[in-house]
Amino acid sequence: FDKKKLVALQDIVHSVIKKRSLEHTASILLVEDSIAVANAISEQFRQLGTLVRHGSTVTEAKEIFNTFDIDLVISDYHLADQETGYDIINIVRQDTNPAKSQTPILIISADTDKLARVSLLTQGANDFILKPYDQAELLVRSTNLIKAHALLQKVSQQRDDLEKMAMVDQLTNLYNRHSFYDMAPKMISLSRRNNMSLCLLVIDLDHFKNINDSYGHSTGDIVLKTVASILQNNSRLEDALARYGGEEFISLMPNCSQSGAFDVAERIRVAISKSDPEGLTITASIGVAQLKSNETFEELFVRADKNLYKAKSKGRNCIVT
Ligand code: GH3
Ligand code: MG
Ligand code: MG
Ligand code: MG
Ligand code: MG
Repeated sequence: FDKKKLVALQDIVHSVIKKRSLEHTASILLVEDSIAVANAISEQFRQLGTLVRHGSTVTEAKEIFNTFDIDLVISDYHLADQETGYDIINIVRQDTNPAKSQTPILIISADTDKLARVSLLTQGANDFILKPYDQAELLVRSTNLIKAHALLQKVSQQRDDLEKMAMVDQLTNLYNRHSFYDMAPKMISLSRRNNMSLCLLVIDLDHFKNINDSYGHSTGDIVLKTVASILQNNSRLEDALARYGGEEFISLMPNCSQSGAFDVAERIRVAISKSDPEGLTITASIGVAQLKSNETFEELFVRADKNLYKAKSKGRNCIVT
C-alpha cells in the first residue's frame, strides 16, 4: 500500500464526508490535554465546516458541555492529573437532560489494551480510535456518530409529537376526550384513596350554532380558543381540562368541594360573559356534580350533564349543582 494510494483514498473519504455534509454546522467538544493534537484535530474539522470547542481538563470540558449544544464529544483517554475519558463519559451520561445525556462519545487513546477498550465501550463510549489516529478514520467515525445521533433525535421528537397529537386537542391545546377518559378513572381512584372530594364541571357554550351560522366557522374557532384560555386561567394545574365535544368543555377537579366547584364555575361563567372575542358576546351554561362514593366516572358525568341540561332550560348563562 503505497503513500500515493493512501492519500487518494483519504481524498475520496473526505469528499464523501463533504457530500454527506451535516445539515447544520455540527459542534464538537474535544477533550485533549495535548494542545498540538487538539489544534490538529480542530483544524481538520474546521475544513469541513464543523466547529470544535476544546477543553484541556475535565472541568473545562464540563463547562463547555453545560454551556453549548454539543453534537459529539471526542475525548482523549489519558488526560492530565489522573483524569481520564471515564470522567468525561460520566459527565455526559449523568446529565439530567435526557437528550443531552445521549450525546455520542468517541474516545481516542494510545492504550492498546483490548480490555480497556471494551470496558470504555461498555461504560458508555460509542466508539473508539487508537492513537496515532488516522485522519480519515476520525472524520468518518465522527460523522457517522453525529448522523446516527441526529436521526435518533429526530425519530424521538416525531414520537413525542405524535404522542402529544393523540392526547391534545389541536384547536385549543386542552386534552381531548380520549386522553380525558384515560385520566378520569385514575383521578377518581386517587381521590377516593385520599378521602378527597372530587368535582366535575361540564361547560357548554350557549347558542354557539348561531355564532358559526352568522360569523363563520373560523370566528367560531377563535371563540373556542378564547374560552379554552379562560378555562385555563381559572383552573389549577392539577385540574384535568378537556374539550369534550365541539363546544363542550369539561373540568375534573381533584381536592375540590361542591361549594369550591360552584365558585370556580361562577368565575368561569362571569369571565366568559365578560370576554368579547371578535367583538361578540358569548355565554356558557355549566353543570356541576360532586363524586359520590362508589360512583363511576360515567355516572358522575351523567349527573353533571343532567345539571347542564337544567341550566340550559333555566334560561342559560347559569350554573346548576
Ligand atoms: P345550546 O345553547 O343549546 O348549547 O345551543 P348550541 O347552538 O350551542 O348547541 P348545539 O349542540 O345545537 O350546537 C353546537 C354547535 O357547535 C354545532 C357546531 O356548529 C358547533 N361546533 C362544533 N364543533 C365545532 C368546532 O370545532 N368549531 C366550530 N367553529 N364550531 C363547532
Ligand atoms: Mg493525553
Ligand atoms: Mg347543545
Ligand atoms: Mg352549546
Ligand atoms: Mg353542545
